[in-house]
Amino acid sequence: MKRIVTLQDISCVGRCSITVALPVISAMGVECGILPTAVLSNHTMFKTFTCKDLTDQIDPIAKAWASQDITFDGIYTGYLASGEQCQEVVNFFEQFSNSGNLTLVDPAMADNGKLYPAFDDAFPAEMAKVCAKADIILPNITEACLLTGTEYRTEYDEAYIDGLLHKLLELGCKTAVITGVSYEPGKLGVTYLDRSGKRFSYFTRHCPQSYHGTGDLYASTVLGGIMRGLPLGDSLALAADFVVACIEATASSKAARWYGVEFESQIPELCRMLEERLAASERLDQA
Ligand code: PXL
Repeated sequence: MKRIVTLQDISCVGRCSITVALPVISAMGVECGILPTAVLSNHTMFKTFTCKDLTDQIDPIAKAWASQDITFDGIYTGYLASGEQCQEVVNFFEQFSNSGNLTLVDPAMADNGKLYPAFDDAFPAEMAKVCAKADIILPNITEACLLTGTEYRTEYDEAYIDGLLHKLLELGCKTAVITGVSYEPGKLGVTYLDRSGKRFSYFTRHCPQSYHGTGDLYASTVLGGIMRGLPLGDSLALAADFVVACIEATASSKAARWYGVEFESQIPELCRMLEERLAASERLDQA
């Protein structure tokens, strides 16, 4: 079984970061280690929150792992609590990433044109240094703009997204994915470009509701799919289908705006969709 480690916060309530990554990645048949980077009472979109920063724990934990030759097939980062913490995460990559494993960075810091409340304007430049070390990065459009110093637009065309993808690759990552892309009403999707020029896009139905934590759900599912051996495009598509299923299962719940989507009820569906895609990709390999 593949083993990954995810570096992000524990928001004790509110279905995001580690409370999403652990159950989803485990259900997908991948061992999920955690390195909690902060403990919050709840995520920062609630009216109030507490936050105990654990930046000073990253290095001692990394040293304990290194001294016991603990290794990971994947390293996955999400919400990071401060610019200083970003530097510690870069150091962690330098110790634990190698040509045989995968680093996936979800630069969870902004949405709808705005940085999350806990961050200042200097933060995106620190997150860009984490992205520079990644095999795959998964920003939404707002995050892609902040990482590359591009003006955020709500109306755009394929050339604008293509420009963002190229600028993201210039940060140093190997593959840039942009989530939450829409070129026509009713359709929302994801698109990627890698350094060899390979491209892929996948679109689903655009759910009008917007819920907290769906980006974390998306990134966790993408990582799980890749670790199980699915090609990146299939993993991105599987994750999109799963998030849509979760949103549809939650659509009538007002609480979901803060508490996140009820992904728990969709875990069996995720496992079914994963097995279906694995079988299809094995059939392709054999053909
Ligand atoms: O879902 C991203 C996320 C993770 N962790 C914390 C957050 C957020 C988004 O606001 O506040 C603490």
